[in-house]
Amino acid sequence: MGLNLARKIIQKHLVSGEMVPGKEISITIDQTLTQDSTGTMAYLQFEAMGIPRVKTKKSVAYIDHNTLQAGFENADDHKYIQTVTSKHGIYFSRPGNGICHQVQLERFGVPGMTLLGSDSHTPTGGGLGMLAIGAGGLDVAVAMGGGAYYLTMPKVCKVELKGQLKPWVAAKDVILEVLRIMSVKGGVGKIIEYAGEGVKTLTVPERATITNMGAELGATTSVFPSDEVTYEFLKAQDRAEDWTELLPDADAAYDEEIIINLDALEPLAAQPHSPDRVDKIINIGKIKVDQVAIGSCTNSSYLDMMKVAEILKGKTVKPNVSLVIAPGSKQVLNMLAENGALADMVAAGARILESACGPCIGMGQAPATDAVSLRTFNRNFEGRSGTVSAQVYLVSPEVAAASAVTGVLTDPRELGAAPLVENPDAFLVNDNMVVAPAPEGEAVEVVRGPNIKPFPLNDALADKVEGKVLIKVEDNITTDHIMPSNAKLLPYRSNIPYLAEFCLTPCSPEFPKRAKDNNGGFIVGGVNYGQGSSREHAALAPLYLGVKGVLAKSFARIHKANLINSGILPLTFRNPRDYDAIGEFDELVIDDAVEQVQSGAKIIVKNATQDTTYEMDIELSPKELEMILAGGKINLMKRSSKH
Ligand code: MIC
Ligand code: SF4
Repeated sequence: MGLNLARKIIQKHLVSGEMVPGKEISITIDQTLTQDSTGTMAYLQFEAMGIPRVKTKKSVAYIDHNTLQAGFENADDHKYIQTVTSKHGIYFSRPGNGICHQVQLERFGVPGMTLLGSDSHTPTGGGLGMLAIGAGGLDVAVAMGGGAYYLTMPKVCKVELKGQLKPWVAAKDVILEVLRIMSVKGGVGKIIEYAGEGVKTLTVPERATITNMGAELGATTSVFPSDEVTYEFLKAQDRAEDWTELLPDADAAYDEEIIINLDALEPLAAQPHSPDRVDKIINIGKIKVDQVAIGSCTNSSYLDMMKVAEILKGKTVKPNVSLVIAPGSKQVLNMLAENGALADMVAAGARILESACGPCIGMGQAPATDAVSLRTFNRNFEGRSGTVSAQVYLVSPEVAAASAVTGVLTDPRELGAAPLVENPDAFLVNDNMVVAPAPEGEAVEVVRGPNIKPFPLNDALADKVEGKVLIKVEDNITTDHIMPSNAKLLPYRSNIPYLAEFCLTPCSPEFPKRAKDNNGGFIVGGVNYGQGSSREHAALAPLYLGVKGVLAKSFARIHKANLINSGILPLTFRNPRDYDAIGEFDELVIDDAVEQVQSGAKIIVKNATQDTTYEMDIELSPKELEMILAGGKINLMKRSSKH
C-alpha cells in the first residue's frame, strides 16, 4: 500500500517515533507564525529560552488580532513584538497587512513544508499542501529555537470529493457539511486529507477555507494536494519557484474515509452556538437579520470579496442590517480598491473595516441584544461576538451578501445567475508592510511596556495533590469560556494576573475568587474540554489561580497540550458516571501522585467529601510525562540545560 500525502510530509520531517497512530512522534518545523494575541507570550517564552536567533527557514510575526487601540496596551504589545522579532531574526507583518493565515497563504506558505503557528487556524496553510499545525505559544517558541515539535501520530481520514460545486454553493458549504457529518469532536486525533476528482475544481483560497475550518473538527490539521491549481496560484503570487507537486500515492492507504458529492451540496449554515449545528438555509427559513459580517481567516480572500462586491453592486443594504466587511489582507483590499469593487461595496452601504480579525474575536462590532448575526467566520460560540444573547450563524460569503441585501437569511440561488469570479493571473504583490529582521549581531533594544507582566511557572509535581472541585462544567466547553477574549480583555494577553480575574467567568462569575479563597484546586469538565483556540492563557490563568488538575470526559488536542506545558494534570474519567456523581466543593486527594503518574496505569483520585474513589486515566507521551513531573515545559527545559 502506498503513502497518503500527510504521511509523506510527516515522513520527510520525522525526527523521532514511528508513524503509528496514537504513538508519539516528533517532526522538524520549517516555518512558524505567531499573531499578536498569542505572540507576546510566545516571545516572552522564547526570550526566557536564551536562544539568540531563530533556527527555522522562515518565522513571521503578525499583528492582526489586537488592532483596536482603546488604550496604550495593544500598541505597547505591537512595539514589543516588532522589536523582539527584529532582534531574533523574525519577519514582522505590520498592523494593516492582514490576517496571519491569509497573508501566510499568499506570501510565505510553501507546499510540503511544515508550519507551526500559535493560532488554531494555522491549518489554513493545508490549502497549499503544507502540513500546518496550530499549537500553544510555548511550542512555537521551542520550534523557533530549532526544537522538534512533539505530537501524537494522528490517523489520516480521507475526504473524497466527487463532482463539482453547483453555482452559489461554496467551499464554506463543503466544510460545513464535513462538520455536520463529523461534529466538533469528530476530527480529534486525525488529519483530514482531501482527495478525489473534486479537488481540482477548487481554487487554493477555497481549499484554504476548508482546511482553515478543519480546526472546528478538532483535527490536528487538514491538507490538500499540491497540483496545477496550486502552481497557478503561486505563479500569480509571483512565487512559482515555491511550487512542488505533492500527491498521495495512487494506492495510498487511509485510516478512515468519507465521501462528499459536491454536486449534491446546497447552501448551508451553522446555527447558534456551535459550528456543527449545520442545516440547509432553506430549512432554517427566512429569519430576519440584524448584522452581516464578512471576513476572517476563513473567508476573506480576493475571490470571496469579489463575489460579495458583485452581489452588492447597485443595491443597498437593507435598513435593518448592519453590514461590515474586513478584507483579509492588504493585498486583497488594495486590489479591490484598484478594480472598483471596493466602491461597489461602499456604495451599497457596507462598513469597511481594516484587514484584521476584528469582529471574529470580538474586537468591535458586537451585535445588539438578541440580534441575529450572519458571519462568514469559523466560530459561533456563545458570547464570542461580544454579545451573549446574540444568535450567530456561520455562512458563506454568498449567503452573507445575499442576506444583507434582502434583510433576511437568504438562499442565494434565489438571486438568479451566480457571479462569475476568477483568481487573477497576477495578484498585486507588494510586501512593503513586512519588515525584515535586523541583521545578525546588530543591537536592537526590545521595548517593553508596563502591561507586560511575568508569566506564572508551576512547581514540580507534588507527592500529594489535593484541593476542592472549584467548578463543574458541561460538554464542549471552549477556550472562549475558560479565558474569554474580547475588546476589553485582549489587551491583557501579556498580563496573566489581570486576565485570571476573568477565568471561566462565563460559566461562573465566582470562579476566580473561589480558586483564590481555596488556594487553587480542580476543574471538572465534560467531553471535548478546551475546544477552540490555541491560547495558552486558558492554561496559564488557571495555573496562576492554583489549578492543579482538570478532570474531564475528554480533552481538545491543543488545550490538553497547553495544560501539560503548564504542568496541570489532564485526567479523564474511566467511568462517565463518576462525572455525574462528583460535586462542586468536593475535596479531592491524589496520594502518591508522582508514583501513580509515572506508572502509566490508572490514577486513583479520592473524593474525601463523598468518601469514595474515582479511577482516572492520564494519557501522556514519554515527553509529556517528563513535563508533568517537572511542573511544565519551561521547568523541564531549565532542568535539562543544567545537566
Ligand atoms: C481565535 O480564533 O479564537 C483566536 C483568537 O485566533 C485564537 C488565538 C487566540 O486566542 O489568541 C485561536 O484560534 O487560536
Ligand atoms: Fe483571527 Fe478569527 Fe481567524 Fe482567529 S478565527 S485567527 S480571530 S480571523
